[in-house]
Amino acid sequence: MLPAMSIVMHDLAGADPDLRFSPYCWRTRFALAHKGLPVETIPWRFTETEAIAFSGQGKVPVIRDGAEVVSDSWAIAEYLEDRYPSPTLFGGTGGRAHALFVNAWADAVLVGGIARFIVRDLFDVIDPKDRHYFRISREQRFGTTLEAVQEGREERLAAFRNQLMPVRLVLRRQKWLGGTAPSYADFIVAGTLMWPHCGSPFALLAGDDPIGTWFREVQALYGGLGLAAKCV
Ligand SMILES: N[C@@H](CCC(=O)N[C@@H](CS)C(=O)NCC(=O)O)C(=O)O
Repeated sequence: MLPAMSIVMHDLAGADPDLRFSPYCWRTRFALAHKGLPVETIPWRFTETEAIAFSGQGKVPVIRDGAEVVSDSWAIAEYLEDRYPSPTLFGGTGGRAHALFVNAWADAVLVGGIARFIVRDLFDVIDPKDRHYFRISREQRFGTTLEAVQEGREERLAAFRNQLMPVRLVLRRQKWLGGTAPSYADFIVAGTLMWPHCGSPFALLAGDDPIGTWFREVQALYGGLGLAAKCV
């Protein structure tokens, strides 16, 4: 079943409105594409809190599907699965439970880890009107300057790459994190990797990393949605 109108999604953008790099918004973009749901994305900047006030919170992604408003990428994935069951994102209740673990791992380990490699690069690509807010809020979070957070990244790279070993071990045995077909687990991890891929020139994955091969295959899905993404 298709919605009567396109789903509208507020999607984080840089100074360049075509530059979309949010790890959470990409999870939702892949999920919508997997469901075959048409979407109209609206570029959103960190300081445009008024534009998403109707959702009752201050972060993106936010989707509007007719009268329904849903925020938070995980809540959106569950909403889409329940409202538009086929094709499935999770592959049943067990798959949904396991995807929740992947989501928690990506939020706690991947997002936190990646931020330390790219947060100063992101400052350069976000809209100038967002820069003051971004610097103050992130420096408060990290307890130091953006420059200091990112410093020494070359030396920290090997340890970060080791943290991705669970993904490699799974992909050694099966083509997708979802098994024989892509599932929301793939979109969580690939969506998160779209963040450094689009927002920073820094190469986080080694050229011969099998995760890179799988990542390009996820990007190639749905007419090359991820491959077509604008990157810095
Ligand atoms: N748990 C939320 C996190 C969403 C989130 O943190 N979004 C970021 C953009 S990547 C945001 O809107 N940040 C606003 C801010 O920092 O003020 C989800 O999964 O959607």
